[in-house]
Amino acid sequence: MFQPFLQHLEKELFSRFDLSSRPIDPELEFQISQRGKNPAMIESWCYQCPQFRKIRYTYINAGETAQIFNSVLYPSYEYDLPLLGVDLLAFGKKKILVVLDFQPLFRDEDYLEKYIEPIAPIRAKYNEMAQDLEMKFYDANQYFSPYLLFAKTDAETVVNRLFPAYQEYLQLYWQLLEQAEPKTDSASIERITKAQKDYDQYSAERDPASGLFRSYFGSEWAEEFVHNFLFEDSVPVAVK
Ligand code: BLA
Repeated sequence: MFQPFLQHLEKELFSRFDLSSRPIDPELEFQISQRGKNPAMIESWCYQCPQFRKIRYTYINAGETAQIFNSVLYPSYEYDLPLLGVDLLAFGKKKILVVLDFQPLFRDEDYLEKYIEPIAPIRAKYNEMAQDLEMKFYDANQYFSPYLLFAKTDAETVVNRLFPAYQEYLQLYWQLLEQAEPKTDSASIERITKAQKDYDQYSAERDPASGLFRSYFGSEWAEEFVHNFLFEDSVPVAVK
């Protein structure tokens, strides 16, 4: 269902950036679970290049039961650019949830004007996927932009509307990166570093995927995957 999204991202990345692989623990890189109704496969990829310190994406394929494509692009610490966040989930044909955003590191006016306002014209074209749904796990005012695409939708919309929207969001993201001036002063770099680390901690604590990972692959694997791969700058909290 979301394979074309993965392929498009890969094609873009490989044609635009000088990528090198960031090795993933083989236990975390690929797993198959036989616990569910259908076998569930999870596979992940991770790269870096001068502009991005971490590019990761994960595909979960459990046939009809679940198809998930999840990705985060972390710019290098010299760039205050938002993170690119993608979370596309299909549980059967009926329950499809899609999220796509430039995840802001800061919320001051200049920042939003520079990195978030440019999304407005694209987002306006795809209003049907900007549904203003209530967030149950995350806080919409932290690390989400006002122009995120966030929708409960159907397979036809994924193909005909979400895919072109995704291509346009990516295009704009590359453009903002090209225009961005890498910071050179240590105060800025430290501020960006902290914001990205805080994002990992926040995400690891809120991520509604943990339960899904536990049910397919066990709690130990789930813990490792979240803290050592997805959000590796997070530390587990003792009591949830
Ligand atoms: C929701 N994301 C979800 C849900 C799951 C995942 C299971 C709950 C769906 C439901 O309502 O039943 C799954 N999250 C994953 C998976 C990974 C993950 C499989 O991190 C990792 C492989 N989530 C992100 C990113 C964004 C994001 C990068 O990981 C940003 C675009 C958004 N996911 C996001 C949002 C929701 C969600 C906004 C709805 C949560 C809410 O209601 O608060």
